[in-house]
Amino acid sequence: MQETAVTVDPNITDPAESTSAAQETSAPDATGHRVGVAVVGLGGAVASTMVAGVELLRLGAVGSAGLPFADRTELTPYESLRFGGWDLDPADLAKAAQVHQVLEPAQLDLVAGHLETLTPWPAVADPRWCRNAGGANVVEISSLRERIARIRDDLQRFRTEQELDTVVVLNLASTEAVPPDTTFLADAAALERAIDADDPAVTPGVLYAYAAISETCPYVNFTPGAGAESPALQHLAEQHGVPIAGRDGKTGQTMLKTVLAPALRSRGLHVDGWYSTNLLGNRDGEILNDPDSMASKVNTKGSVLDSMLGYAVDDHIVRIDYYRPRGDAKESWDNIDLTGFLGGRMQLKLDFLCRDSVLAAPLVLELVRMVVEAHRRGESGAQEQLGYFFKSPVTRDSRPPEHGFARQEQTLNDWLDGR
Ligand code: DG6
Repeated sequence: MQETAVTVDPNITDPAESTSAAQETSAPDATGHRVGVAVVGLGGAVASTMVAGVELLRLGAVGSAGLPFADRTELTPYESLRFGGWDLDPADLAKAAQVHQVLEPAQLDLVAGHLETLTPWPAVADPRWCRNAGGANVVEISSLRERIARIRDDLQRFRTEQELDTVVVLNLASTEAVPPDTTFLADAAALERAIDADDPAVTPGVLYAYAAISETCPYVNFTPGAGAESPALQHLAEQHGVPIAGRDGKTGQTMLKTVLAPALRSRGLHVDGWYSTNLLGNRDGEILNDPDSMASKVNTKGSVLDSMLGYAVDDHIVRIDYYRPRGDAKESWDNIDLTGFLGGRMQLKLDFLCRDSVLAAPLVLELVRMVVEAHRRGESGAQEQLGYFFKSPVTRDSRPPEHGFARQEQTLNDWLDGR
Protein backbone atom coordinates (compact mmCIF):
# COMPACT_ATOMS: atom_id res chain seq x y z
CA MET A 1 0.00 0.00 0.00
CA GLN A 2 1.29 3.48 -0.81
CA GLU A 3 1.85 6.17 1.76
CA THR A 4 -1.38 7.93 2.70
CA ALA A 5 -1.94 11.64 3.14
CA VAL A 6 -2.44 11.14 6.87
CA THR A 7 -0.30 9.60 9.58
CA VAL A 8 -1.28 8.02 12.85
CA ASP A 9 -0.18 9.65 16.08
CA PRO A 10 1.76 6.89 17.89
CA ASN A 11 0.51 8.23 21.22
CA ILE A 12 -3.00 7.05 20.42
CA THR A 13 -3.05 3.30 20.15
CA ASP A 14 -6.11 2.07 21.99
CA PRO A 15 -9.14 1.45 19.75
CA ALA A 16 -11.36 1.67 22.83
CA GLU A 17 -10.44 5.35 23.02
CA SER A 18 -11.97 5.85 19.61
CA THR A 19 -15.27 4.28 20.70
CA SER A 20 -15.62 6.47 23.74
CA ALA A 21 -14.64 9.52 21.74
CA ALA A 22 -17.24 8.62 19.13
CA GLN A 23 -19.96 8.76 21.76
CA GLU A 24 -19.09 12.37 22.44
CA THR A 25 -20.10 13.25 18.89
CA SER A 26 -23.68 14.03 19.87
CA ALA A 27 -22.37 17.39 21.10
CA PRO A 28 -23.38 20.27 18.82
CA ASP A 29 -20.76 22.38 17.04
CA ALA A 30 -19.48 25.69 18.43
CA THR A 31 -22.57 27.49 17.10
CA GLY A 32 -24.87 25.04 18.86
CA HIS A 33 -25.94 23.61 15.50
CA ARG A 34 -26.03 19.84 14.97
CA VAL A 35 -25.27 18.69 11.42
CA GLY A 36 -25.82 15.19 10.08
CA VAL A 37 -24.72 13.76 6.75
CA ALA A 38 -26.89 11.11 5.10
CA VAL A 39 -24.73 9.44 2.46
CA VAL A 40 -26.01 7.59 -0.59
CA GLY A 41 -23.33 4.90 -0.87
CA LEU A 42 -22.25 4.96 2.79
CA GLY A 43 -20.34 1.68 2.42
CA GLY A 44 -18.22 2.90 -0.50
CA ALA A 45 -14.52 3.69 -0.45
CA VAL A 46 -15.00 7.48 -0.42
CA ALA A 47 -17.68 7.47 2.30
CA SER A 48 -15.91 5.03 4.60
CA THR A 49 -12.67 7.02 4.20
CA MET A 50 -14.53 10.24 4.98
CA VAL A 51 -16.14 8.84 8.16
CA ALA A 52 -12.87 7.26 9.31
CA GLY A 53 -11.03 10.50 8.57
CA VAL A 54 -13.39 12.53 10.73
CA GLU A 55 -12.99 10.04 13.56
CA LEU A 56 -9.19 10.19 13.24
CA LEU A 57 -9.40 13.99 13.33
CA ARG A 58 -11.57 13.80 16.44
CA LEU A 59 -9.00 11.58 18.09
CA GLY A 60 -6.25 14.00 17.17
CA ALA A 61 -4.54 11.17 15.29
CA VAL A 62 -4.23 13.08 12.01
CA GLY A 63 -3.76 16.66 10.93
CA SER A 64 -5.59 18.73 8.35
CA ALA A 65 -3.42 17.83 5.30
CA GLY A 66 -5.61 17.47 2.21
CA LEU A 67 -8.48 19.52 3.70
CA PRO A 68 -8.34 22.70 1.59
CA PHE A 69 -10.61 24.81 3.82
CA ALA A 70 -9.36 23.72 7.24
CA ASP A 71 -8.50 27.33 8.08
CA ARG A 72 -12.14 28.38 7.57
CA THR A 73 -12.99 27.88 11.20
CA GLU A 74 -16.26 29.75 10.79
CA LEU A 75 -17.61 26.68 8.97
CA THR A 76 -19.00 23.61 10.74
CA PRO A 77 -16.12 21.75 12.44
CA TYR A 78 -15.38 18.42 10.75
CA GLU A 79 -15.38 16.65 14.11
CA SER A 80 -18.96 17.63 14.91
CA LEU A 81 -20.48 15.90 11.86
CA ARG A 82 -22.67 12.81 12.40
CA PHE A 83 -23.02 10.19 9.67
CA GLY A 84 -25.65 7.78 8.45
CA GLY A 85 -26.82 6.61 5.06
CA TRP A 86 -27.74 3.93 2.60
CA ASP A 87 -25.83 1.21 0.79
CA LEU A 88 -26.67 -1.91 -1.21
CA ASP A 89 -24.12 -3.76 0.90
CA PRO A 90 -25.32 -4.30 4.49
CA ALA A 91 -21.78 -4.56 5.92
CA ASP A 92 -20.89 -2.15 8.72
CA LEU A 93 -18.31 0.52 7.94
CA ALA A 94 -15.44 -1.29 9.66
CA LYS A 95 -15.92 -4.26 7.32
CA ALA A 96 -16.38 -1.93 4.35
CA ALA A 97 -13.18 -0.03 5.15
CA GLN A 98 -11.30 -3.31 5.47
CA VAL A 99 -12.42 -4.32 1.98
CA HIS A 100 -11.61 -0.98 0.37
CA GLN A 101 -8.05 -0.92 1.80
CA VAL A 102 -7.73 2.85 1.75
CA LEU A 103 -6.80 3.21 5.43
CA GLU A 104 -3.50 2.10 6.89
CA PRO A 105 -4.05 -0.89 9.24
CA ALA A 106 -3.06 1.25 12.24
CA GLN A 107 -5.61 3.86 11.24
CA LEU A 108 -8.34 1.26 10.85
CA ASP A 109 -7.52 -0.21 14.27
CA LEU A 110 -8.03 3.18 15.86
CA VAL A 111 -11.47 3.78 14.37
CA ALA A 112 -12.85 0.25 13.91
CA GLY A 113 -14.89 0.49 17.12
CA HIS A 114 -16.63 3.59 15.83
CA LEU A 115 -17.06 2.31 12.27
CA GLU A 116 -18.72 -0.89 13.54
CA THR A 117 -21.53 1.21 14.98
CA LEU A 118 -22.47 2.45 11.49
CA THR A 119 -24.55 0.05 9.41
CA PRO A 120 -26.09 1.24 6.13
CA TRP A 121 -29.84 1.55 5.74
CA PRO A 122 -31.44 -0.43 2.87
CA ALA A 123 -30.96 1.47 -0.38
CA VAL A 124 -33.23 2.32 -3.28
CA ALA A 125 -31.70 0.71 -6.36
CA ASP A 126 -32.52 0.14 -10.00
CA PRO A 127 -30.17 -2.17 -11.92
CA ARG A 128 -31.35 -0.66 -15.20
CA TRP A 129 -29.30 2.45 -14.37
CA CYS A 130 -26.33 0.85 -12.65
CA ARG A 131 -25.90 -2.68 -13.91
CA ASN A 132 -22.67 -3.61 -12.15
CA ALA A 133 -23.80 -2.54 -8.68
CA GLY A 134 -25.21 -5.41 -6.63
CA GLY A 135 -26.13 -6.14 -3.02
CA ALA A 136 -28.85 -7.54 -0.81
CA ASN A 137 -29.55 -4.42 1.24
CA VAL A 138 -32.31 -3.08 -0.99
CA VAL A 139 -35.72 -1.53 -0.45
CA GLU A 140 -38.23 -3.96 -1.95
CA ILE A 141 -40.73 -1.37 -3.18
CA SER A 142 -41.32 -0.59 -6.83
CA SER A 143 -43.64 2.45 -6.70
CA LEU A 144 -41.59 5.63 -7.05
CA ARG A 145 -43.80 7.59 -4.62
CA GLU A 146 -43.34 4.88 -2.00
CA ARG A 147 -39.59 4.80 -2.62
CA ILE A 148 -39.43 8.55 -2.03
CA ALA A 149 -41.53 8.16 1.12
CA ARG A 150 -39.10 5.52 2.38
CA ILE A 151 -36.08 7.78 1.85
CA ARG A 152 -37.91 10.64 3.58
CA ASP A 153 -38.74 8.34 6.54
CA ASP A 154 -35.05 7.47 6.85
CA LEU A 155 -34.11 11.15 6.86
CA GLN A 156 -36.74 12.00 9.47
CA ARG A 157 -35.62 9.14 11.69
CA PHE A 158 -31.95 10.16 11.37
CA ARG A 159 -32.82 13.76 12.23
CA THR A 160 -34.87 12.77 15.28
CA GLU A 161 -32.62 10.05 16.66
CA GLN A 162 -29.48 12.14 16.38
CA GLU A 163 -31.23 15.40 17.37
CA LEU A 164 -29.96 17.12 14.23
CA ASP A 165 -30.75 20.66 13.12
CA THR A 166 -29.56 20.13 9.54
CA VAL A 167 -29.17 16.98 7.49
CA VAL A 168 -27.13 17.15 4.27
CA VAL A 169 -27.78 14.43 1.70
CA LEU A 170 -24.54 13.52 -0.04
CA ASN A 171 -24.69 11.33 -3.14
CA LEU A 172 -21.52 9.18 -3.40
CA ALA A 173 -23.23 6.25 -5.11
CA SER A 174 -21.81 4.26 -8.00
CA THR A 175 -22.02 5.93 -11.40
CA GLU A 176 -25.50 5.70 -12.90
CA ALA A 177 -26.15 5.81 -16.60
CA VAL A 178 -27.84 9.02 -17.69
CA PRO A 179 -31.26 8.28 -19.23
CA PRO A 180 -31.27 8.94 -22.98
CA ASP A 181 -34.35 11.12 -22.61
CA THR A 182 -34.37 13.52 -19.65
CA THR A 183 -37.33 15.67 -20.70
CA PHE A 184 -39.02 14.60 -17.44
CA LEU A 185 -36.43 16.81 -15.70
CA ALA A 186 -37.27 19.87 -17.80
CA ASP A 187 -39.62 21.32 -15.19
CA ALA A 188 -41.15 20.49 -11.83
CA ALA A 189 -44.55 19.49 -13.24
CA ALA A 190 -42.96 17.05 -15.71
CA LEU A 191 -41.00 15.43 -12.88
CA GLU A 192 -44.14 15.06 -10.73
CA ARG A 193 -45.95 13.43 -13.68
CA ALA A 194 -43.04 11.05 -14.29
CA ILE A 195 -42.98 10.02 -10.63
CA ASP A 196 -46.76 9.48 -10.59
CA ALA A 197 -46.48 7.37 -13.75
CA ASP A 198 -43.60 5.28 -12.31
CA ASP A 199 -41.58 6.29 -15.35
CA PRO A 200 -38.58 3.93 -15.56
CA ALA A 201 -36.36 6.86 -16.63
CA VAL A 202 -36.51 8.30 -13.10
CA THR A 203 -33.22 7.07 -11.67
CA PRO A 204 -32.53 6.35 -7.97
CA GLY A 205 -30.25 9.41 -7.94
CA VAL A 206 -33.17 11.63 -8.89
CA LEU A 207 -35.34 10.02 -6.20
CA TYR A 208 -32.73 10.70 -3.51
CA ALA A 209 -32.42 14.30 -4.66
CA TYR A 210 -36.19 14.77 -4.74
CA ALA A 211 -36.62 13.21 -1.27
CA ALA A 212 -33.76 15.29 0.17
CA ILE A 213 -35.14 18.56 -1.15
CA SER A 214 -38.67 17.67 0.03
CA GLU A 215 -37.21 17.17 3.52
CA THR A 216 -35.42 20.56 3.24
CA CYS A 217 -32.04 18.83 3.28
CA PRO A 218 -29.22 20.50 1.29
CA TYR A 219 -28.23 18.09 -1.48
CA VAL A 220 -24.80 17.40 -3.03
CA ASN A 221 -24.35 15.17 -6.08
CA PHE A 222 -20.70 14.07 -6.21
CA THR A 223 -21.52 11.54 -8.97
CA PRO A 224 -22.02 12.01 -12.72
CA GLY A 225 -25.69 10.95 -12.50
CA ALA A 226 -28.53 13.22 -13.57
CA GLY A 227 -30.33 15.44 -11.08
CA ALA A 228 -29.00 18.60 -9.47
CA GLU A 229 -28.29 20.29 -12.81
CA SER A 230 -31.91 19.94 -13.95
CA PRO A 231 -34.45 22.78 -13.98
CA ALA A 232 -36.96 20.50 -12.22
CA LEU A 233 -34.83 19.86 -9.14
CA GLN A 234 -33.39 23.37 -9.08
CA HIS A 235 -36.91 24.78 -9.05
CA LEU A 236 -37.95 22.35 -6.30
CA ALA A 237 -34.89 23.35 -4.27
CA GLU A 238 -35.75 27.03 -4.61
CA GLN A 239 -39.33 26.32 -3.54
CA HIS A 240 -38.16 24.47 -0.42
CA GLY A 241 -35.37 26.95 0.34
CA VAL A 242 -32.48 24.47 0.12
CA PRO A 243 -29.11 24.70 -1.65
CA ILE A 244 -28.10 22.00 -4.11
CA ALA A 245 -24.73 21.33 -5.72
CA GLY A 246 -23.19 18.98 -8.30
CA ARG A 247 -22.08 17.22 -10.34
CA ASP A 248 -19.24 14.69 -10.33
CA GLY A 249 -16.34 15.47 -8.03
CA LYS A 250 -13.27 17.03 -9.64
CA THR A 251 -10.55 15.36 -7.67
CA GLY A 252 -7.49 14.29 -9.67
CA GLN A 253 -7.02 14.21 -13.41
CA THR A 254 -9.78 16.68 -14.20
CA MET A 255 -8.61 19.02 -11.44
CA LEU A 256 -5.17 19.16 -13.07
CA LYS A 257 -6.75 19.66 -16.49
CA THR A 258 -8.56 22.74 -15.24
CA VAL A 259 -5.35 24.12 -13.73
CA LEU A 260 -3.27 23.53 -16.86
CA ALA A 261 -5.64 24.47 -19.67
CA PRO A 262 -6.00 28.15 -18.66
CA ALA A 263 -2.20 28.40 -18.29
CA LEU A 264 -1.59 26.93 -21.75
CA ARG A 265 -4.12 29.32 -23.24
CA SER A 266 -2.58 32.24 -21.41
CA ARG A 267 0.82 31.46 -23.00
CA GLY A 268 -0.71 31.08 -26.47
CA LEU A 269 0.12 27.38 -26.65
CA HIS A 270 -2.40 25.65 -28.88
CA VAL A 271 -3.66 22.26 -27.67
CA ASP A 272 -3.75 19.96 -30.70
CA GLY A 273 -4.83 16.93 -28.70
CA TRP A 274 -5.21 15.74 -25.11
CA TYR A 275 -5.14 12.03 -24.46
CA SER A 276 -6.15 11.02 -20.92
CA THR A 277 -6.27 7.55 -19.50
CA ASN A 278 -6.97 6.10 -16.06
CA LEU A 279 -6.23 2.77 -14.42
CA LEU A 280 -8.08 1.95 -11.25
CA GLY A 281 -9.17 -1.19 -9.44
CA ASN A 282 -11.68 -0.03 -6.86
CA ARG A 283 -15.46 -0.53 -6.95
CA ASP A 284 -15.82 2.77 -8.83
CA GLY A 285 -13.70 1.27 -11.60
CA GLU A 286 -15.64 -1.99 -11.55
CA ILE A 287 -18.94 -0.14 -11.97
CA LEU A 288 -17.45 1.83 -14.86
CA ASN A 289 -16.83 -1.43 -16.68
CA ASP A 290 -20.46 -1.16 -17.72
CA PRO A 291 -20.57 0.90 -20.95
CA ASP A 292 -23.61 2.97 -19.90
CA SER A 293 -22.07 3.97 -16.56
CA MET A 294 -18.80 4.64 -18.40
CA ALA A 295 -20.61 6.95 -20.83
CA SER A 296 -21.82 9.11 -17.90
CA LYS A 297 -18.30 9.42 -16.53
CA VAL A 298 -16.65 10.08 -19.89
CA ASN A 299 -19.26 12.74 -20.52
CA THR A 300 -18.39 14.72 -17.37
CA LYS A 301 -14.63 14.13 -17.68
CA GLY A 302 -14.70 15.12 -21.34
CA SER A 303 -16.74 18.29 -20.90
CA VAL A 304 -14.13 20.60 -19.41
CA LEU A 305 -11.54 21.58 -22.01
CA ASP A 306 -13.13 23.52 -24.85
CA SER A 307 -14.60 26.44 -22.93
CA MET A 308 -11.33 27.07 -21.06
CA LEU A 309 -9.29 27.02 -24.25
CA GLY A 310 -11.78 28.94 -26.37
CA TYR A 311 -11.79 26.38 -29.20
CA ALA A 312 -12.81 22.76 -29.69
CA VAL A 313 -10.15 20.10 -29.17
CA ASP A 314 -11.30 17.38 -31.56
CA ASP A 315 -8.73 14.94 -30.20
CA HIS A 316 -9.66 15.13 -26.53
CA ILE A 317 -9.78 11.47 -25.57
CA VAL A 318 -10.78 10.09 -22.18
CA ARG A 319 -10.28 6.43 -21.31
CA ILE A 320 -10.82 4.55 -18.07
CA ASP A 321 -9.73 0.97 -17.51
CA TYR A 322 -10.72 -1.20 -14.57
CA TYR A 323 -7.47 -2.84 -13.54
CA ARG A 324 -7.80 -4.74 -10.28
CA PRO A 325 -4.17 -4.81 -9.06
CA ARG A 326 -4.26 -1.04 -8.50
CA GLY A 327 -7.20 -1.05 -6.08
CA ASP A 328 -7.88 2.52 -4.94
CA ALA A 329 -4.40 3.62 -6.10
CA LYS A 330 -5.47 5.17 -9.38
CA GLU A 331 -2.98 6.14 -12.06
CA SER A 332 -4.09 8.92 -14.36
CA TRP A 333 -1.88 9.59 -17.35
CA ASP A 334 -2.12 12.49 -19.79
CA ASN A 335 -0.36 13.29 -23.02
CA ILE A 336 -0.89 16.82 -24.36
CA ASP A 337 0.24 17.75 -27.87
CA LEU A 338 0.97 21.45 -28.23
CA THR A 339 1.91 23.92 -30.92
CA GLY A 340 3.77 27.12 -30.03
CA PHE A 341 5.54 30.03 -31.75
CA LEU A 342 6.86 29.34 -35.26
CA GLY A 343 4.78 26.16 -35.35
CA GLY A 344 7.06 24.46 -32.82
CA ARG A 345 5.55 21.18 -31.66
CA MET A 346 5.78 20.09 -28.03
CA GLN A 347 4.44 17.39 -25.75
CA LEU A 348 3.57 17.50 -22.09
CA LYS A 349 3.17 14.27 -20.08
CA LEU A 350 1.55 13.90 -16.68
CA ASP A 351 1.54 10.73 -14.62
CA PHE A 352 -0.43 11.13 -11.41
CA LEU A 353 -0.04 8.11 -9.13
CA CYS A 354 -2.85 9.14 -6.85
CA ARG A 355 -5.28 7.71 -4.35
CA ASP A 356 -8.84 7.99 -5.59
CA SER A 357 -10.58 8.08 -2.21
CA VAL A 358 -7.84 10.00 -0.39
CA LEU A 359 -8.38 12.80 -2.92
CA ALA A 360 -12.18 12.63 -2.83
CA ALA A 361 -12.96 12.23 0.90
CA PRO A 362 -11.72 15.66 2.05
CA LEU A 363 -13.56 17.37 -0.80
CA VAL A 364 -16.90 15.88 0.16
CA LEU A 365 -16.33 16.99 3.74
CA GLU A 366 -15.68 20.53 2.52
CA LEU A 367 -18.79 20.37 0.34
CA VAL A 368 -20.90 19.44 3.35
CA ARG A 369 -19.54 22.44 5.25
CA MET A 370 -20.16 24.69 2.22
CA VAL A 371 -23.81 23.73 1.70
CA VAL A 372 -24.48 24.06 5.42
CA GLU A 373 -23.05 27.58 5.19
CA ALA A 374 -25.19 28.33 2.12
CA HIS A 375 -28.26 27.06 3.98
CA ARG A 376 -27.37 29.19 7.01
CA ARG A 377 -27.21 32.22 4.70
CA GLY A 378 -30.67 31.43 3.34
CA GLU A 379 -29.40 30.56 -0.14
CA SER A 380 -31.33 28.08 -2.24
CA GLY A 381 -31.23 26.31 -5.59
CA ALA A 382 -28.06 25.71 -7.62
CA GLN A 383 -24.89 26.84 -5.82
CA GLU A 384 -22.70 28.04 -8.69
CA GLN A 385 -19.93 29.21 -6.33
CA LEU A 386 -19.21 25.54 -5.56
CA GLY A 387 -18.11 24.81 -9.15
CA TYR A 388 -14.55 24.48 -7.76
CA PHE A 389 -15.47 20.97 -6.60
CA PHE A 390 -17.08 19.59 -9.75
CA LYS A 391 -16.29 18.36 -13.25
CA SER A 392 -19.66 19.50 -14.54
CA PRO A 393 -20.74 22.34 -12.25
CA VAL A 394 -24.44 23.13 -11.96
CA THR A 395 -25.49 26.54 -13.22
CA ARG A 396 -28.73 28.46 -13.10
CA ASP A 397 -30.73 28.77 -16.32
CA SER A 398 -28.39 26.29 -18.06
CA ARG A 399 -25.64 28.91 -18.38
CA PRO A 400 -22.25 27.49 -19.43
CA PRO A 401 -20.15 26.79 -16.31
CA GLU A 402 -16.73 28.24 -15.47
CA HIS A 403 -14.22 25.36 -15.44
CA GLY A 404 -10.92 27.21 -14.83
CA PHE A 405 -9.60 26.20 -11.41
CA ALA A 406 -8.11 29.54 -10.34
CA ARG A 407 -11.28 31.46 -11.22
CA GLN A 408 -13.43 28.89 -9.46
CA GLU A 409 -11.26 29.15 -6.35
CA GLN A 410 -11.48 32.96 -6.40
CA THR A 411 -15.28 32.83 -6.75
CA LEU A 412 -15.56 30.44 -3.82
CA ASN A 413 -13.27 32.47 -1.57
CA ASP A 414 -15.14 35.67 -2.47
CA TRP A 415 -18.38 34.00 -1.50
CA LEU A 416 -16.92 32.73 1.78
CA ASP A 417 -15.66 36.24 2.54
CA GLY A 418 -19.10 37.67 1.79
CA ARG A 419 -17.89 39.64 -1.24
C1 DG6 B 1 -11.76 7.47 -13.49
O1 DG6 B 1 -11.32 8.73 -13.67
C2 DG6 B 1 -12.54 7.20 -12.25
C3 DG6 B 1 -13.31 8.33 -11.63
O2 DG6 B 1 -14.28 7.90 -10.74
C4 DG6 B 1 -12.44 9.33 -11.01
O3 DG6 B 1 -11.46 8.74 -10.22
C5 DG6 B 1 -13.05 10.41 -10.22
O4 DG6 B 1 -14.30 10.75 -10.73
C6 DG6 B 1 -12.10 11.56 -10.25
O5 DG6 B 1 -11.97 12.03 -11.53
P1 DG6 B 1 -10.83 13.03 -11.95
O6 DG6 B 1 -10.96 13.14 -13.42
O7 DG6 B 1 -11.06 14.31 -11.25
O8 DG6 B 1 -9.55 12.37 -11.53
